[in-house]
Amino acid sequence: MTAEALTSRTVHADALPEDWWRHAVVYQVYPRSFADGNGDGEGDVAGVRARLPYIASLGVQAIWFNPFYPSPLRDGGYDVADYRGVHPDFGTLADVEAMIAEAHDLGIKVLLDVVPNHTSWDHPWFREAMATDPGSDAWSRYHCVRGRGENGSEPPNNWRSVFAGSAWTPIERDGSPTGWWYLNLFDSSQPDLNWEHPEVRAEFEDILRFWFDRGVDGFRIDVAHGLIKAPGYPDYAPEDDHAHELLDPDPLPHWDQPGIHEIYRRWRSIADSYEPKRVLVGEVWVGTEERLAAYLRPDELHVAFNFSHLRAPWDASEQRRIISTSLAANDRVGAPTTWVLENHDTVRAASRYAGVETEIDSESGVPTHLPARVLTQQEKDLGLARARALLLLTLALPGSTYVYQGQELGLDEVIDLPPDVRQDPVWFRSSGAIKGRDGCRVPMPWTNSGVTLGFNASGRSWLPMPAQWAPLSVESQERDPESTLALTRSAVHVRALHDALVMGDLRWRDDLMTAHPDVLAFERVLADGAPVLVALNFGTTPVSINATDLLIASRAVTSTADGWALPANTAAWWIS
Ligand code: ISL
Repeated sequence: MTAEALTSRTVHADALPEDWWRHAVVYQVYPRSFADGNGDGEGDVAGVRARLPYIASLGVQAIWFNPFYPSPLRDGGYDVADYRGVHPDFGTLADVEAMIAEAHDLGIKVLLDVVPNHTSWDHPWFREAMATDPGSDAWSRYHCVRGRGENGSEPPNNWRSVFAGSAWTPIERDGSPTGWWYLNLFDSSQPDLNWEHPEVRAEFEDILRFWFDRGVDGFRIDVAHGLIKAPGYPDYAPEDDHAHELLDPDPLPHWDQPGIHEIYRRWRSIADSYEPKRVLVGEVWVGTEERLAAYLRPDELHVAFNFSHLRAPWDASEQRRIISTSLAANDRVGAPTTWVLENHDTVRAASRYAGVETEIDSESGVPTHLPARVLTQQEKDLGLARARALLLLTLALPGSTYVYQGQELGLDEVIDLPPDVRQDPVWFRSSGAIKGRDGCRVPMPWTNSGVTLGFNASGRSWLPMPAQWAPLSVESQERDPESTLALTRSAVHVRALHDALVMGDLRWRDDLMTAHPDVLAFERVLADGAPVLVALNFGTTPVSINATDLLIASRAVTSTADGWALPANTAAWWIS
């Protein structure tokens, strides 16, 4: 299907059902890397506005925008200096307002990113604190704590930053240590806010309203599980020294503390006070599906990303276990599950599932999910086949699905970015031991020629673009009916045409999975209408599937005397 053929719908976003978020396909835009309207090498709001018809052509119901606020960009904008503005490199507030209106006219809801766990060190509150003595009122909006040891020369406790190293930064006055430290669970340029302070709570409630009043339909909440810290800042137990890791199964003193839930109850009441009601999407990293579900009780967040599934291995039984546990846990609180294979923090699926050993974080000894070397073409082909199959799987699961820009093109991770262009604070804080996330943030290839492949006309881009991406560009893929772009568009549209795929229950096909242990198979079933059969072959040899009409397949499947041959690393949907 071409872009033009698919942009003809004219339903205004306000006409979507109130619970659109339960089943939505949401497209994630990383503004810095999407499209560059003014040629300065940074993507911008003008670039997004020009490409809104492309996004509409994918058939998605909403866009989530990563932060575009004023920021020194030490962490790609997750270090916010002004929550109510727009970074001049990205545009103006008027540009964003126009973009929201244009998206709505195309029937697309708009979600922004709110970053409540920390500000930038350029935020006026932090600057005010730095101009006063530690322990002052201004410091009480952050976590400013006396150090241990003689003269407070040691950090207050053993907490580690998610981005490597201690989670504490010494506070200096006139170039001398004060013996006080501030907490930064991420980069030193991202001081953690103290959510026990009433001004912090009031400020964020006001920020939500500021954007809701401008038509924003909801927020993705950054590090939503991190806002409350255990009183007294207790050390981790020694065995939890890997505790900066996300998805830790143990409760930790700086993640997932009980006091967090009252914050979201309050936010939910604000979101519910608007017409149409606004939506809250949590970035919640907790170790079990049950703990995740606690954030999704009816008076808290609407949805939260399922990171257990994002981290799932290429293995049919593990995939089944995670999908089942997630659906069951969310069902208990009446919440849908939200599937995500890629985002701006995660190694591209086409590289993650290429079957290549991964780098090990030298500090924690944990795999980073980043392939330890550049992939061969054969490995890339395998990774892409698997990424396409998993995309079909997630689009067929009950709930909503997020698609990260470039995922619809099957982009791979750029593993070999030169050290001097890397920007991720993880790279700097680990002294280059961990490459970090720049490789999944390389700008979008739009055309198959030019240094920046249509990202802009100037040929400058904040991260260099691989010339070998030309065949993956939108222009190339628009011409190829077998392309990943064509597959994504068709899958999203076929899903929308089959109520069973949107609203049906999931019924595992135990018969098929017993016969073929490497196959994941289920039906989506409604009270009336034919069920849709979904199968993904995680194995190495083709399997025979008995079904009638093929709806879509992640690559060619062949019909046989008794049904269909589903090749390895392939998924398909059928009317069963
Ligand atoms: O990417 C990670 C580590 O390298 C993740 O652990 C990531 O830090 C975690 O998902 C939290 O992410 C969010 O908050 C961070 C920001 O850097 C990420 O881009 C954002 O998605 C701090 O604001």
